[in-house]
Amino acid sequence: MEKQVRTFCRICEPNCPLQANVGEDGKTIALEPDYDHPVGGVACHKGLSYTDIHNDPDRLNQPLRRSNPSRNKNGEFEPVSWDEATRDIADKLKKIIAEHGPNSVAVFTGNPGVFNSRGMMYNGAFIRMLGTQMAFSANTQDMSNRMVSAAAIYGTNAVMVPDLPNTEFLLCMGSNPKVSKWTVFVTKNDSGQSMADIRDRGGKILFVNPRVTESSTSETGDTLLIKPGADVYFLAALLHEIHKLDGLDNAALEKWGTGIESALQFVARYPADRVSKVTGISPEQITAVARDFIAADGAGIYISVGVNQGRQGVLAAWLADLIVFATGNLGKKGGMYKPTGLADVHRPVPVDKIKVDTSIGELSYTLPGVIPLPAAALPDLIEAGDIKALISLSGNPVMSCGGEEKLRSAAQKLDLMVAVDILPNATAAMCDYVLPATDFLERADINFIGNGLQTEPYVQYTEAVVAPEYERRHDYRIVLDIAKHMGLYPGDDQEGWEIINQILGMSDLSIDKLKVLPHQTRVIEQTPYDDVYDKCLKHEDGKLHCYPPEFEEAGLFDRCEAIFADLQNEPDDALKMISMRTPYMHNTWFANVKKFRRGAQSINPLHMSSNDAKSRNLTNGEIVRIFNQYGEVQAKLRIDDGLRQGAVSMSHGYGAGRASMRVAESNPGANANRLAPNTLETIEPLSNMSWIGAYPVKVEKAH
Ligand SMILES: Nc1nc2c(c(=O)[nH]1)N[C@H]1C(S)=C(S)[C@@H](COP(=O)(O)OP(=O)(O)OC[C@H]3O[C@@H](n4cnc5c(=O)[nH]c(N)nc54)[C@H](O)[C@@H]3O)O[C@H]1N2
Ligand SMILES: Nc1nc2c(c(=O)[nH]1)N[C@H]1C(S)=C(S)[C@@H](COP(=O)(O)OP(=O)(O)OC[C@H]3O[C@@H](n4cnc5c(=O)[nH]c(N)nc54)[C@H](O)[C@@H]3O)O[C@H]1N2
Ligand code: SF4
Ligand SMILES: [Mo]
Repeated sequence: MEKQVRTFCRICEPNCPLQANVGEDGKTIALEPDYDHPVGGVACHKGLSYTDIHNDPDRLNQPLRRSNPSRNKNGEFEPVSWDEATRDIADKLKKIIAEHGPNSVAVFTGNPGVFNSRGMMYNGAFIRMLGTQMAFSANTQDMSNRMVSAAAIYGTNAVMVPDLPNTEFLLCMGSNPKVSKWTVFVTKNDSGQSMADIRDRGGKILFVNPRVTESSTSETGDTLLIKPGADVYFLAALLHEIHKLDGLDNAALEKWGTGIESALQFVARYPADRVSKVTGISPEQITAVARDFIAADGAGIYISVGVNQGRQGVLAAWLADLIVFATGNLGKKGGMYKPTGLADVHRPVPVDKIKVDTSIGELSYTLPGVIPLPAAALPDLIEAGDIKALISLSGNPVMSCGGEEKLRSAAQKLDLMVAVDILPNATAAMCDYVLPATDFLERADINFIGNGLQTEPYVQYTEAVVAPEYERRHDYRIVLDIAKHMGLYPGDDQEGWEIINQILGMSDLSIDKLKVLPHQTRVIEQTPYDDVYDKCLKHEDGKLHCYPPEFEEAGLFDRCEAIFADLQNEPDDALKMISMRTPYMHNTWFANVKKFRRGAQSINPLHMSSNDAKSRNLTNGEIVRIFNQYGEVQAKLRIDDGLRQGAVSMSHGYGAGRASMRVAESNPGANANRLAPNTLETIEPLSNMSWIGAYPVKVEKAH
């Protein structure tokens, strides 16, 4: 063995510590969990199999330029030098901006970009240097509602996390943490043990989900089988019930809050008996949850993508946080809190929306750099001619956003399309230039994504396990070089650490200081939980806004009632498509990992309850047609009685049409996002969230 490197995984939130064993050839890598890490967490099979991605024969190795003109056909590419690619892209961008202004250049940043500390900093800086407001990202398919809601409530975009190790009652809504490993919340991976521990110490975790997932077992907790897209009404009824049961903490409300009366008036519109049909949850069940919540010494509500993607994520996130605060569980042991971060400074965020005039109407965003414009509007903006160039940085918008065909068709009109990726994904296949980035084994990094979200705060540095092979380059360097050629970046941050070192400096740390620590890790002391009020209440009045005026202005409350009426009038046999993650796919980018694409895992079936199948005369294993006004896909039917009636579910990430990824292409499966709503009306106001979960579909036999 040539060397051992203590490093960490950068696929998902836990950032599990790894030990990389590099062979004599300096290239072969074997990964194992780093069991001695001071905080720990045991890497899962995806992290340990990352070498399959690192060594993927389809990896991007050199800059590529398209040689066939039509974006609609499979891309044919020829290798070019970095210098030529960088200059040509920079010149084209300059020309486009000179002719049409900075907003004619759109940048889409994908999820893996945030697991890349220097990449994240400089992707953001690149957008600012371009001067464009046309910033789009995976955030609007993920959790922008939670940030917008936090900003409105606290005055800073502080997403609170559950005190999992101490909680007595946790409502876990729209998440399957055993598979997903949590999100916007960082806790060490223990394969679900921390959830089982809650029950062992006499507490309770209750999942609220249209499906009994892998997370909900006799060791962990039960599932309240909610109807898809109804969480906001469940939460409103829950707060109303808690109020009726005299469960509010009036001292906390008086000391820190403002506007609780209006909030209580709002939830009074949704008493348990009124919401019961729409939510599928009986008034007795809601009362029982209210009682458990009040009785617990430390209770929390964690909401995740299943709720966020269902078109009312802002109000759901607000009600979840409000219930926690109003019952005295914010900043309390076992409740919700804001973990200590590297730079433990929470800045006030502007209340006013930033407006962007476009040919398809006025768009807006609230938190520059965090809340982007709606990705669902991207195809329309390209069609209308507002956007002339699209740059995808570690993203795959063609697959990960609603409406694959709409974006594909609009993209024909672009003057320039560029992707920076490690793999030739479906988006890259449409580009003029495809630029090869380093993977996480090829780059030095810190675990910045966890900052301020970790149950056990720590910061870790890793060197690159191996030097980048072929002509792969760091993401940060790729965008900085383009900016330099455009004359936009006068700086000289060769190593890309400048911004990170500034942040580390706030905790008296630096990359150099981290390098010499055991496991290159510094554990950060958690400050008292109740400092959340001092740290995070950043509105001018210093109060926690229980009834944010911006929600009313954005029409969210009226919209809530209108959607309620629609749901009430739905036919009994209505079906809703909901999200699902499996241990064998990671968003769109594990589609080419051969060993995860075998047997039952080789494609993504449509999961359906046996009652729904029976009433449609469908049988397990047959091919069905799933359709709605937005599109159509075919998939194999899998009977899944974990699902409640009325909900069908399919994993996204499959259906990699026209990518140059051979395993993925040989048996693609179906892209569920072809069915997702993708018109301007379907975007959630304020958060710009796409409606990519809990939307209506129909299912019938494929002919
Ligand atoms: N139907 C449905 N759609 C969904 C979701 C859902 O639940 N259901 N979930 C949504 C969510 S939560 C998310 S976050 C989005 C994700 O959406 P995207 O971010 O658009 O897609 P990903 O598949 O995460 O990754 C994009 C690309 O990043 C590349 N990549 C990986 N590592 C690196 C790197 O180090 N550098 C570079 N340059 N590229 C890299 C991968 O090869 C991949 O091609 O999908 C959303 N879409
Ligand atoms: N293996 C694996 N792990 C991943 C990822 C992956 O693709 N694969 N992606 C990573 C990313 S980017 C993210 S953001 C996280 C996401 O992590 P999670 O938020 O845990 O996402 P999911 O596992 O998709 O779980 C969403 C759950 O919401 C439920 N659901 C759907 N609709 C509704 C609804 O209307 N109401 C309620 N209450 N529940 C609903 C679904 O049944 C599902 O169980 O996972 C991360 N980890
Ligand atoms: S849980 Fe996430 S971070 Fe940990 S090894 Fe698995 S994929 Fe990597
Ligand atoms: Mo995500």
